Amino acid sequence: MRINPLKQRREPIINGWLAIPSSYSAEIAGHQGFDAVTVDLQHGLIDFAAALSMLQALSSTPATPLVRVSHNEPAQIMRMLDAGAYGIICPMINDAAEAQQFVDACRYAPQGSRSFGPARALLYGGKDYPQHANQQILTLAMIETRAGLANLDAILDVEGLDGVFIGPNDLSLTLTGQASAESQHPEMLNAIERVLSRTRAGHKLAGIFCTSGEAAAQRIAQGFQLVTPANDVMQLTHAARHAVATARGE
Ligand code: 3PY
Ligand code: MG
Repeated sequence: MRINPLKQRREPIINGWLAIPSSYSAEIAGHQGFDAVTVDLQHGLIDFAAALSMLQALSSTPATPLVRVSHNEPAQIMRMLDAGAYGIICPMINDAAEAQQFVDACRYAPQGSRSFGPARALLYGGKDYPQHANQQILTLAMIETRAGLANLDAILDVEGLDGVFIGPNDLSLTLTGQASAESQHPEMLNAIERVLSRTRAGHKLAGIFCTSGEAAAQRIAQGFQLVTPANDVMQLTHAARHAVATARGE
């Protein structure tokens, strides 16, 4: 059986984020020291075939492969688990019923309603994957709507939910009218602090998307246990701009 190291980890989890549909990019990212790398099916330009090859590439690296699904849809969640994702990040969770539906899709009976057909998950997780998958699969509900914020405590109470992951762009869009991952708007600062403290009080994992390594380090100092220091597109853009400017002596 392959243990999911993210489930017991006491140190902060540094999670890479892939929007570019490439197994080569995934393989490179997986070798850079990330604890986990997430294949983003919501805003990444990634279809099922690309996601499969990216999960295959990630499984040749030390990083634990996660998927952010495009929405709370059991069929897609189950397909990504069968393809070897060891955890699912589910966007736009608004209430406990939605969180329960999400967690159910990630768990075999009797805990949930995941259909049986582990396919590539058997190769990644081991022959006894079916017996241990319910304990090993990480489930993170994204808090990024007003409703999700209002129903946070009930969401955190859902059994089998490992934690929450704040989507700061959507959250600030709904709270302030502007999407900004590092928003300093007082309503955003309050909302983030509240999600963090309620989640930690409930002994669950508190995660957040960030736009840089510096921002991620600040979130860790604030108390977050899982951070994403920008996605591949942001990192590529930043590195390329910096190289061009440096070459021009700017
Ligand atoms: C958000 O910031 O809304 C996200 O979903 C992060 O990708
Ligand atoms: Mg979002």
